[in-house]
Amino acid sequence: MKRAYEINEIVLSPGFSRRTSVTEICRLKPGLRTISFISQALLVLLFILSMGSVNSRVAAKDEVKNTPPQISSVFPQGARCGSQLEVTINGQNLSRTTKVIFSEPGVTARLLKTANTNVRIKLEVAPHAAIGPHYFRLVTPRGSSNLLIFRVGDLIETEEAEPNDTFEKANRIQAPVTINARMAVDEDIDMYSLRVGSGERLIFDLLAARNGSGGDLALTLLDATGHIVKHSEDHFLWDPFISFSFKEAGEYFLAIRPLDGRGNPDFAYQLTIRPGPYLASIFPLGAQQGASAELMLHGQMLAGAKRIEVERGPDQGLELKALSSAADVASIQMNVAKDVPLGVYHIRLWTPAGWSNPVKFLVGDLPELTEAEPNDAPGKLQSVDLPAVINGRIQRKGDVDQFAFKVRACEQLVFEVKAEELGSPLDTHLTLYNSKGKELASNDDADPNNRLNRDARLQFSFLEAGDYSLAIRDLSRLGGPDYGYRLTIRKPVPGFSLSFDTDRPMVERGGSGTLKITAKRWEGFDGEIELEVLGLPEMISASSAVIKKGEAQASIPLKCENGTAAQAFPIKVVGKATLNDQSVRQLAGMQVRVSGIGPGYTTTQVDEVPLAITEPAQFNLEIGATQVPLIRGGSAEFTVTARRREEFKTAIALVIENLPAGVTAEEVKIGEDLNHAVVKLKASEAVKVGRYSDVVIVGKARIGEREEIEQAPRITLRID
Ligand SMILES: [Ca+2]
Ligand SMILES: [Ca+2]
Ligand SMILES: [Ca+2]
Ligand SMILES: [Ca+2]
Repeated sequence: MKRAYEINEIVLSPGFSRRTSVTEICRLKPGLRTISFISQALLVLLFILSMGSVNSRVAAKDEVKNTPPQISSVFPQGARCGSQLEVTINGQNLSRTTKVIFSEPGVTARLLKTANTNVRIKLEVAPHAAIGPHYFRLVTPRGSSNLLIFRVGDLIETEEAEPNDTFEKANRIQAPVTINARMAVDEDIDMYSLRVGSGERLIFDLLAARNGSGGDLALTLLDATGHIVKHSEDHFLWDPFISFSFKEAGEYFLAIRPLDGRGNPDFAYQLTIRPGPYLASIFPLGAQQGASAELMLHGQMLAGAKRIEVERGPDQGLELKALSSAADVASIQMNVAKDVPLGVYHIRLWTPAGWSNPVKFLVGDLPELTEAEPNDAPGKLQSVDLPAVINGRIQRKGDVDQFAFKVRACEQLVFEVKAEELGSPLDTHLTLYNSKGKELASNDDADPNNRLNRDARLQFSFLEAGDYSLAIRDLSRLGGPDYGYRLTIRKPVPGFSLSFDTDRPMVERGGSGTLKITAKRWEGFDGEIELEVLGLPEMISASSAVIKKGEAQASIPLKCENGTAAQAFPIKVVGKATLNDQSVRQLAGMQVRVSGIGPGYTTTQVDEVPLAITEPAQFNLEIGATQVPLIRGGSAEFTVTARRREEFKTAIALVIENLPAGVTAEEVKIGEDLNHAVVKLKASEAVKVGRYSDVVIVGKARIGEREEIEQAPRITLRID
């Protein structure tokens, strides 16, 4: 599948004087991003429409819903290992946050202060915390939140100092460094200046979407006179990346801005600037258990490679040694033990300039071979014995790799590619031919709905014995040294995988809930799958559940005792089935989208989810408007409606969070057993014109010792 974002990197023509404002520079991008701009506009529209529909829906009188917390950003987005810091998490419905859960060890959190739209926490990052993303969520009595990323780094980290929107106000920085910053307001531009020596080479890696931020940002490198040296956007789908060798010593500037000019306090980013090393690819992308292989690492600034390490997971069994290294290539020797667990490993390399980013490497159990070029032309096809894993590369534009093999009558084969899943830029496409060159089948994407994985897969039943061939290429005929793939050709192996329908399951205190599990069956398995929940606390009981023969789903009924406190427990679900007379166990998993608001996102695979015990909400709030226009010196009114539980009569005090300076609201209460109140906002003459998108109305009601807090959908204030 072609991505909507096809534009990789735009180099602008030089010729801007230092007086040219960066806003102008970034706007001068002819023909740029038409598609993504429209899709963003659509997203915004859909967002507004969906908010409207929530508000206009007429709810049954008793339909009071639990709204779980939603987190939209953390700032700063990361820290160096061994540090302690305070961070702010923004979101909705965060009042009464009881806990911050990190999925991996290494980062511990302590709650400092909670409001409805933000939570302040103190983090402690262990000196040996794994470098890379650490996923976390919040828990409140209304459930657990979505996942976000806190990234542990190995460089010194700093924070931007606003205002930094002009050349004169640029924040002075020194590489290597990781800068934490935000595109907090519309038209925000963040500028940094740094001195470089002649011949120095630096990597500028901007992490926004890959950090789960919704921001879609552009990065421009300029020289001291304001000429654009390099411009990047959408290198890693949404995130920019620049690698540059400076011929001339001097002062240079970096300018960062959102592509559509729209800022948001949630659009946080990290900009890492370092003199390498940077890994672009590894080849081959995997090896068989028990094999020894020489691997080539491609990238930048790899000279002086000393240590190679397997990140996280057990590295016993993967023995790695650096053999040689030059500027853009390093070779390593890998010995894979026979009993090393199958699956994906992350490999990083160390040079005196620091650690590289990790690349993925897969350990498999089938015999492996490497493609031998030329294998494009008729008569030059590479013959392979089956089953096989072929490690190949689409090493230049237009390269097609073709493999010939023999098939028995009535044989079934699976042709499966792993490329993008392992970090390759390749968008694989497979075509199957008979001996006369007639096309029998083709596939572009195994899962056309997965935007982040465009790997191809084919399964075919051969009626006639004979010679056949398979061609693999890039869908858009692109290629290069980093375009590696692993193509597996094998017999079907019946199997299944299980998935959760949510990574935020809940059960009401004293009530019931369900865990819905979906099975994906393949290659001939249609047997029964028995489900079991692991890690359940005493107060929650689960009934047994079975995904019946041939069926795809089952729900596990849960029951929670009364009188227990609202909290969350990490659980797993295991499915047991019999395959070829052997008992097989599979954990349920889920590909979780990690994102605040906005178009950018990343994903992560989880097999453990927090099961939350929730407390029922007593009321919900709704507002008659999603957009509230206000003119300076003027006022605006809107109605807030409460939906109450039958027995809930208490008065609800309305509090407004995040009003811009100069805008005030009168104290309002929805009276005892009443359902409406009118909120009136007043703007002074001095209020700053603009769009304020995070204003929220919070209702508070005291019931004995407990304070009930509920939030209305947030509104956008437009001040003219
Ligand atoms: Ca900023
Ligand atoms: Ca700024
Ligand atoms: Ca090739
Ligand atoms: Ca594809």
